[in-house]
Amino acid sequence: MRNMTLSAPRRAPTRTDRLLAAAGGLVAGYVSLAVADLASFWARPEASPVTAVGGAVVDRTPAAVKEWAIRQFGESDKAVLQLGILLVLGVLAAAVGLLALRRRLLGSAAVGVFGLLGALAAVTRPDSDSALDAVPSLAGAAVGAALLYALTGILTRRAGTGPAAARADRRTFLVAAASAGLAATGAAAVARAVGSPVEENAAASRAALCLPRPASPAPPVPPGAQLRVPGISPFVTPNRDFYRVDTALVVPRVDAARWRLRIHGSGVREERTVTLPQLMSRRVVERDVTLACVSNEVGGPYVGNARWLGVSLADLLREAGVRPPSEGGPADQLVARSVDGMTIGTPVEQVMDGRDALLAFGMNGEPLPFTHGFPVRMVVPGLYGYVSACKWIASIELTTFAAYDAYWVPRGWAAQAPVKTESRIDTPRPLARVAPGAVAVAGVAWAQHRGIRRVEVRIDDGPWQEAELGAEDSRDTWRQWLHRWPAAPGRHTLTVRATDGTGATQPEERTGTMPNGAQGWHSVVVEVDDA
Ligand SMILES: Nc1nc2c(c(=O)[nH]1)N[C@H]1C(S)=C(S)[C@@H](COP(=O)(O)O)O[C@H]1N2
Ligand SMILES: [Mo]
Repeated sequence: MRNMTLSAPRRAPTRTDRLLAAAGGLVAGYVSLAVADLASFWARPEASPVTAVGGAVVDRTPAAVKEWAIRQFGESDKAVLQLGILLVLGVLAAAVGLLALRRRLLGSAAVGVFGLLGALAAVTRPDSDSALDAVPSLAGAAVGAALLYALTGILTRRAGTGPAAARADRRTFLVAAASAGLAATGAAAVARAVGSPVEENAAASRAALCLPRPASPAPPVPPGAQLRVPGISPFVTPNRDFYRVDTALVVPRVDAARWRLRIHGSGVREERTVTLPQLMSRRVVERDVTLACVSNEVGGPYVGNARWLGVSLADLLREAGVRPPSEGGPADQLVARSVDGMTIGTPVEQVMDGRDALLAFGMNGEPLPFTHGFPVRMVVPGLYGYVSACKWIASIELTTFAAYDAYWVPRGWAAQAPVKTESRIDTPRPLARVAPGAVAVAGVAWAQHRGIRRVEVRIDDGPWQEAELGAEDSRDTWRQWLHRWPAAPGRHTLTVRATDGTGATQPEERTGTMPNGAQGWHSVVVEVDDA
């Protein structure tokens, strides 16, 4: 009201104005993110605001919600999270646009606040080691705030000069908003086409990597390990089909030439740092090991078997002066830290008890894929991945379980978690319709480091019948099994259970994945057609 005497009267915003203002907010938000993305793309993709905020959300998500998300969305959980963040940001951006229509400066200030939050998330990520990680968010917010200010200026500058002027302003607004949006999209497209120097160095270092020959090769997989049954999980899981479970919203792309592994902590005679060539010049061993995730439900997909190439972790530790607790060593926990800040705690005793605990750089004949930990990861037979299989490993610290909780422990998961004996029916699929007569019921069973001694199958409430076992490759790998079932018409429940190398049989009772792995018999219901 006070202004009216000083300047021409301002029209009250119409519905169209509000719609345009909200659209202006969306465009400003979009351009902010595009600018931030561009800025991070050159330096560190992990510092982009959506990734940083997403990471902060992941770390703060209660375990029960995370479990639910993994169950609902499986391996697309990350895409769903990012989509969720974008949706929330979209709503906020539209609201900020509306705010700017009434108070231009306040609207821009709100964009600035989001920028600050993004910057804060970026510099407080565990993998951030530089305040420069704030730059992408701040740069994006600065551009977005200025753009919002300019756009709403066009909408609000007219003052009672009639509908023709209002129409002209709206046209100018639309042209300006569309140009800004297109320019940002174009710049992003050009950047992607040119490629990120960070990613290119990493990709080049992987392409140039020549895997050494193992001094201790894995024995050939016995021919009988792979049963000829359509629908069974192949004995060796190809890399492209290997499950992936991690918290990384952006797959870390480490340049192998710059990679270092630091070994330090209690009981280490003198701290050591090794490079990849140093690691590869050690005695190279090759082993088949089945990896399993603690989040795998009974019958679930998060298990795979690969041929790993690497070096003995125990040997490296011994050289550094480390002794296991049973020999009086002070450290009972080895904490592996990854380049993205994950921490994974593994019992020193198991790593050094003679099993093939590896620092691996090869997977099924090629350098580790980026998604599986390039350039180096840990693999320890018999322990779930979250307590053993650190990908993109950067350091190893010797400490104690009493002194330090690794990432998943405060989130409700057990500090120590040997793999439980499990078996899974791969074929027939749940609710499959099959013809009566001979039906191959088959799948895999695993009890890493104890081995699988027996698998039994039960049809409905009938007696347990011993299944045919595929040849054992090693006790660290899963085993295929097959039961030839003379299927009679009707609906039937097939159930499987395994007995491990110690003679222990899988218990019937189902337990959930939390806190140390699901257990129970896997069942599948199938429909057998009438003859
Ligand atoms: N850096 C890092 N390493 C990690 C994880 C992770 O989130 N970050 N997840 C662990 C978990 S829970 C599992 S089950 C295995 C999975 O390895 P994969 O993705 O190669 O199958 O990696 C482990 N190593
Ligand atoms: Mo896992």
